[in-house]
Amino acid sequence: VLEKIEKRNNNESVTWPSAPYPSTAEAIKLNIIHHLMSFQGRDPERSGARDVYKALAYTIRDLMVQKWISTQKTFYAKKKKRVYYLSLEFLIGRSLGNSITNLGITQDVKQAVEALGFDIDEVRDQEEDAALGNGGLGRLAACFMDSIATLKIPAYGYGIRYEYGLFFQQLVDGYQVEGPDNWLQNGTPWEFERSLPLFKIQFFGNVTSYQDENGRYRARWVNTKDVMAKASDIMIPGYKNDHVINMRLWSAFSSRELDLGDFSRGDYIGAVESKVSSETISKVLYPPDHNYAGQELRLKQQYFFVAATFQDIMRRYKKKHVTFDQFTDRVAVQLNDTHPSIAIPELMRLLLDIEGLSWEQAWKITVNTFGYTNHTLMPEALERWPVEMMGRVLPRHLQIIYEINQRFLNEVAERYPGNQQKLRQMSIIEEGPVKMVRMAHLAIIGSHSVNGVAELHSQLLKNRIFPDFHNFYPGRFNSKTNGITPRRWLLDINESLAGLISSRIGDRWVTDLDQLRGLEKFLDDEEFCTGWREIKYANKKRLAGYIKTKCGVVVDPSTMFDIQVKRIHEYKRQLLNALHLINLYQRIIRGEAQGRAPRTAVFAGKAAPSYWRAKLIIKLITSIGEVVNNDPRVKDRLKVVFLPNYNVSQAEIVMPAADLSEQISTAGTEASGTGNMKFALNGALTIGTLDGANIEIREEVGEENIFIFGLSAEEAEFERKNCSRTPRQVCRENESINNIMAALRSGSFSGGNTELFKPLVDSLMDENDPYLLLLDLESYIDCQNRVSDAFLQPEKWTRKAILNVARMGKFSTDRTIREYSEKIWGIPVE
Ligand code: IMP
Ligand code: B1N
Repeated sequence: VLEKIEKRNNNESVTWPSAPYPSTAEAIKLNIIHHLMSFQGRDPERSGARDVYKALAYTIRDLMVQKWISTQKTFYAKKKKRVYYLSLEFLIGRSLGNSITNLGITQDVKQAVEALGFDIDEVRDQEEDAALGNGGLGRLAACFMDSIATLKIPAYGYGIRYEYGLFFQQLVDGYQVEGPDNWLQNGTPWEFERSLPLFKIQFFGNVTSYQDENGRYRARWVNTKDVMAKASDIMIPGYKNDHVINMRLWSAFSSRELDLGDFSRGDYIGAVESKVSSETISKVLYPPDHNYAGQELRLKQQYFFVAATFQDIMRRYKKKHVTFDQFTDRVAVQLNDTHPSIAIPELMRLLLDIEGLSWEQAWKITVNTFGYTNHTLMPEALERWPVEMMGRVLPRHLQIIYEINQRFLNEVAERYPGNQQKLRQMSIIEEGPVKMVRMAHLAIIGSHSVNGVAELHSQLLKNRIFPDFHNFYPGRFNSKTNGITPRRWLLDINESLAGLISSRIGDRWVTDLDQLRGLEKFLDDEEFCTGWREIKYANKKRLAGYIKTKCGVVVDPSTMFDIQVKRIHEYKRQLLNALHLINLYQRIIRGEAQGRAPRTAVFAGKAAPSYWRAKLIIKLITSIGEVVNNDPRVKDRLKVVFLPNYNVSQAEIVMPAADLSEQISTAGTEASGTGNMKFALNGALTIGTLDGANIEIREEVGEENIFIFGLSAEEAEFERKNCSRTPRQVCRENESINNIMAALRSGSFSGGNTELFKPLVDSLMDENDPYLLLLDLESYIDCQNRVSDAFLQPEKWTRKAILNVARMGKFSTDRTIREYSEKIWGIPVE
């Protein structure tokens, strides 16, 4: 033992015997009992599903730790280049099922849990969602982690351990009401809280300068107010490959906990207040997506986690390196949108002020280190910080940003002599009554790669949003189409479909999704097709039960399940869907619905708490539901439900049960979408616009297997500029549409109240409606009629559904991550 300790002190590696954690059913059972007793102090005979969930989770974590340690050791041993994926959001959802699947112990766990007298589904259902994200952007980061682990890429996810995740949504009288998501109330079994490393994060203060030993002037950031960052690690296992990676989430706590000064001066309350205010940094996730408000706390969150992450990156790099010559051969950093882009001046600051590199050296390293992923085309989502605020909270960073800008603008001026307008357009600083720092410009200038998340989106970035930058940095812009992980989004959530698929083509599709193409051979296999339909029906029955529980509405699983689940946003056009449902309702009442497919329309999604118009759209949908579901003339021809509190675990019930997937954003507004992929991979057909990844889904599945309608991105842009047809004209020329609007105006869905939905009517009738709802409504309704015809031919419908699944190979995040790794990070994939 002494020899071992000596070796440790000399930093030599010693081989410790690794503790055996066998994963047989018997061993898992014993470990559950062990955890119940030793860590939870429970009598196994009197434990409930909740206790068993926790004990099982700890048992699974034990199994992962071993693999995690050996994974980390191989990173060091092979001196691999590491990737740091920086994201303010990781929408993980539940971890138990996914971990069990990826460890390949599904059957053993089932047996173990049953031997203890529990049902595995009931146990799984005890887990709280980790809702550390708003929607697609955060869920993408979580899918990336799964693929990174599965592809054995030496990477880490870095983010914030929010104490409160995305708010809970309740519906009260049809309105959204928010509640806190206190997901850590009972702790989480998935994290390891680390006492080390512990980093000091600076805020505020001022910058002074001094001469270093070489006589060079260097900046020193002083008089700061400091906050401490503490790490929690969550392990992410790859699929059956013994590889486990790490997601490190930071929490803030007061650096003054031990500072007795305040206490002894008698300012007890003040001391506690300052402690509380430090800790608010990691308290809560900001809920507006696609809308940027510019709160100081948000900037502090961003800098807090970036600064902690970079201290960790530097610590790890310095373990093996003395100079920074090899930094970009060892470190790649991907910025998930501009949210972490303060990392660019932060790395500059560390290299200049702390490490003493020259500007030129530091800048070269910085640009080669960063890749920036843009996720949105919405101008209101682009982050801009008031210069005044940045200068106050992060004075040194503002200086560095000014210097980056100065040098950049010099290059621009050289390239476009005398062109003041170019300088103004491309500057990081936006001039005006309130000077702003444009974070997207900073991210583009400070990265060697800028990517969009679908082909159309990347095109629009180059041609519409950032054309000056695309011209200035040819080759810097590229495209990486999003994906989803097939482990969670098919294998875990649709066990029977996954089983049917594997029974025909084997199970290699789980890590090689292109294998699904093999399903095309079975299009005429009657037993296969019947099995397919039975599985869909069973999944719909399960969702019907869930709807009954959550909304108290009885729906018929043989009707078409027409589903739109996503954040509520005007550009996503839930309102367009609602208008079609009003039209269906009116046709039913008029007796014109013979030969139409009966439908169950399902909505779910959260509106940002301050986005009153989105909240009013929720109220409209629930109000339509009230009227339609209670009108005896309608019967089972139409039901409209809004499921409260959409989250990852609800999506896991919804996706397998859909017939029709609504992807109807105004063309040119949705960067990619990933819900569209989840639905299609579970055998739903898509009704959608030529927007985001829908375009690529159509390319893959073939136009006969998808329902496309509406204006293209180019046409939409043209209409916005030229207004060749006004909403008024549409109403005049189309009686059905006129009737829809009349019903809305007259208060048919608001108990005669003509004021309630007036803001929605007004925006629909506005000639400058940027989302062009009425211009697309006619073609949407026509398209829905085609959908209805198709649904009434079950054999043909099933055929299309199978073809959708068979052709979804491209949309695996395994493919996406392979592209990032090889093309952006410079890491070949085994
Ligand atoms: P970190 O990379 O310092 O955060 O350490 C994470 C894990 O990597 C540790 O718990 C070790 O298992 C492993 N590790 C850290 N440093 C070394 C090293 O120098 N050689 C081999 N493995 C290491
Ligand atoms: O990112 C997803 C895309 O599939 C979606 O099309 C896109 O809308 C989504 C500010 C966002 N873009 N931007 C955000 C989230 C939070 C926030 O505070 C913006 N989310 C997206 C994945 O690429």
